[in-house]
Amino acid sequence: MKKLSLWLLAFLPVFGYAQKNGETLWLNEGWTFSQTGKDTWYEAQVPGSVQHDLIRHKVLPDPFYGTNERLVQWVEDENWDFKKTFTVSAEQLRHDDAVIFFEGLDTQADVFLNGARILRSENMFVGYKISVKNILKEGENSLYIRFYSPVQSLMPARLTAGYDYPAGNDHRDEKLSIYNRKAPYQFGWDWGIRIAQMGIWKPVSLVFYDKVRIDDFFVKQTSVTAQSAKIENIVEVFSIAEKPVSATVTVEYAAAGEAKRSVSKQVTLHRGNNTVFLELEIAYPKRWMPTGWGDQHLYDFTANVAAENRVITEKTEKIGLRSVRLVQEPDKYGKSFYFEVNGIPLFAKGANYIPGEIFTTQQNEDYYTKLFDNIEAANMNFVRVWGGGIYENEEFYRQADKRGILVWQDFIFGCVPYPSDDRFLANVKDEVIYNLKRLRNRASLAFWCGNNEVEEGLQHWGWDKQYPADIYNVWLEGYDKTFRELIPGLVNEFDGTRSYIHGSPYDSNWGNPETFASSDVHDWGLWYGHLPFEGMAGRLPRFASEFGFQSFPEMKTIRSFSPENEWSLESEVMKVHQKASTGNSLIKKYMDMYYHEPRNFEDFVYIGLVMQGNGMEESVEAMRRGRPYCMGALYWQINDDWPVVSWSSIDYYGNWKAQHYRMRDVLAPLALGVEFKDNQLNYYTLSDFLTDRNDLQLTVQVVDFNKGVVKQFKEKVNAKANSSNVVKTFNVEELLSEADKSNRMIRAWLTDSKGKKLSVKDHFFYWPNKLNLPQTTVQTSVKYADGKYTVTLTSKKLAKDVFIEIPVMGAKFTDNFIDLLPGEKKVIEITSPELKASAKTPVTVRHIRETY
Ligand code: NHV
Repeated sequence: MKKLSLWLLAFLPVFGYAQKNGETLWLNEGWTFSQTGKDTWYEAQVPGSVQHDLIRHKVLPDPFYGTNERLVQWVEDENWDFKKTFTVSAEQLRHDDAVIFFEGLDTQADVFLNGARILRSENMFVGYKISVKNILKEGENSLYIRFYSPVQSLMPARLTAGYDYPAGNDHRDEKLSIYNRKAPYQFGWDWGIRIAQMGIWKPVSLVFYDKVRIDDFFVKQTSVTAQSAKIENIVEVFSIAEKPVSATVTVEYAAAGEAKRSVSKQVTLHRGNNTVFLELEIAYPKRWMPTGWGDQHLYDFTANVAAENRVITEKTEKIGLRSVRLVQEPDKYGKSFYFEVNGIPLFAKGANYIPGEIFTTQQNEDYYTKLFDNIEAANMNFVRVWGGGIYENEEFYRQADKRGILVWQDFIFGCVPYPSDDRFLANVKDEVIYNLKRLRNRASLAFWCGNNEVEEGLQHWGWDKQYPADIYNVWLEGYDKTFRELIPGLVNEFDGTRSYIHGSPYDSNWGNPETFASSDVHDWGLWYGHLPFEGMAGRLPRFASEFGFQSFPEMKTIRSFSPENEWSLESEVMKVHQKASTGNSLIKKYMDMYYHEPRNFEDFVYIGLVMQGNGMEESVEAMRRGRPYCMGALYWQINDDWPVVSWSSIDYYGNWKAQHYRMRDVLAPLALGVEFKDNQLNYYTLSDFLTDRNDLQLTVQVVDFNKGVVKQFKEKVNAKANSSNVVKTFNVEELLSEADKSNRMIRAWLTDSKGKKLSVKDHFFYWPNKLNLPQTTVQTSVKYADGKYTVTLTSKKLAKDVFIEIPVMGAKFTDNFIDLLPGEKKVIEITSPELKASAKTPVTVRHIRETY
């Protein structure tokens, strides 16, 4: 298991106002917990979970190792108690009010303070604030939380429903996950370990204050253009004072380095909730731009409340001023689906993100920094927070804001119908409002999506045949109530600036490509539909919000959870780490299509990585070439939440799979693309830049696998701004004969006027099983330094997909899984703080011809 880092204060308190007339007492320390009915109390980490703590205390084994997942399952059937005491002073009690704030409890829980039940929690996605002044006492106070088993507490729901929901990803016979407003993926997924947790998963604090507090500050961007940003500030002020308070509410704002400006309003604050509106306009705003298009300007907006000439309380938000719109307009093909940012159409390049840890609370600032480093390094500008996980932590969006990465935000529902009774929907309503308010100030947040694949399931997964009509019809009605009425109504009311679609995919189904012309698509024709990689180019969607291909993680990750005698596809350990029922057979099927049979398991793992990387590159490139018809490629999925076989491009330990390198190449802001069609090679410039480039040179070489370069062409080309265009076409007969397609490849690259290589594109006419790959040995030499190994590689003949391995988790490579052409020399740097010059940690290489 990954070393469990101590939880850092990465999550700034959402309450987050500087209460000048009070103080905040953090209540994260000093908790203990015990199984209900037992009297063994363990120290608890808060934020955390029972299972995470039991592993820390070695009561449970490392769940990632071997088949240990099974050994941790009993915990979910038990109830668990948490308790702590804390001291409150007489002085603190003299404040007008005290509010305890649970930012997140997972999930079903009763909370008691000094003998009073102050909360019944039913939703892990809602933060609860409770006024407790009249319960607190001077001296020692006592908190006690009973967490109820997320399965047993809801078993009666299932028993009274009389059937199980079609929740295939919920890895227990009794499907209870849908009754919880709790992260679906904790119940298992087709890449996910099941650990249905209980615990205090976000911080707890107690805030003392006098008179008033600011509960929320929304900087609503009603319109933003280059000339003007029109803003409505909405400040929610809660007053505890018996009598009306005469106050001034002020909003100050400034971009970095600018003098502050402000608007103010005199108000009378009444006891309870008060909403204050302040409008302002900024001429020629410094706009926030997506990465690659300009700077990510962030303004500081501070709202404060002053009375009797003194600021009582204030709240600051970092605001990027921009316009983002999902454009869905009829056109000659059907209906468009693209994002327009600051008035400019944007080709969305990115991936789907799943929660990066099964133990969510282990994701600290360092975690998100690394995640977004990897997102940036792969030249992405978009990431989808997928509906089977969680509404992400503050730090996720802070990073996205800072780096100019747009976020597609699902509401957390996925792949199954949900109950829609009044109480369930009231719970959903609280959650939606809470998260809209929590996230709506984020520049990066591009739009809201109701759910992942719920409607797709209702329409296409056969539930209408598996369930009686009365049940199925309630699901259909429930879908409309939840995703076509309730949630969009709330999005409109509490955001009012962003687009919403009721679900993803929106109006299409991968089994029916004729539906692709009008919405986003989850195109699982590749993989589930057994389509070859080449097939994806012939069925482009308007926007691909999912498509993907599995691979095993590399051997060093497999070694972390599996002893050598379990290294086979059907071993017990490997089966626990492959959650997709058809996963292994599909990998094998594709490998049979494209490769010679590998000699052994390790080669199988290696070839699988290369196949995923090269195949996905082909699909993504076709989508990018296909703009403006196709305007987005978000592949499934960037990350893992434990070491597992999956569709990810980076494994759990941070090792880039071949796919992540290939995504980096194909998503470069200015990339070279090539399409092989009708025995022609069409070279494209694929540009996300906002200005034309006319200074480019295209070099194309025909390279014999044994002899090296046999022909070369040079051509001046341009790259038109924010578009994809053919810049050069070759008839393949001019380049090589039919027979030589198995012996020769085409290497092409773009250089700028200074001779700098911008993008390299290798084209092979076949996959490896139809190529005459030569036997060759890759010569390596390594220069060892602390933190950095420099590896020089050469080969006399073509070595395809050369994989450089080092047994250090998460080491960074400047490149990997590369084609080494005859006589070519490649220098690769490997960096990691764990690398020591003196250790001379072995660096090994393998290439495709060595696997058969
Ligand atoms: O299976 C991979 C991923 C999932 O992890 C995740 O839920 O939303 N996947 C596959 C699909 N959607 C998603 C497509 N679903 C189907 C494919 C084939 C038959 C039925 C459903 C993600």
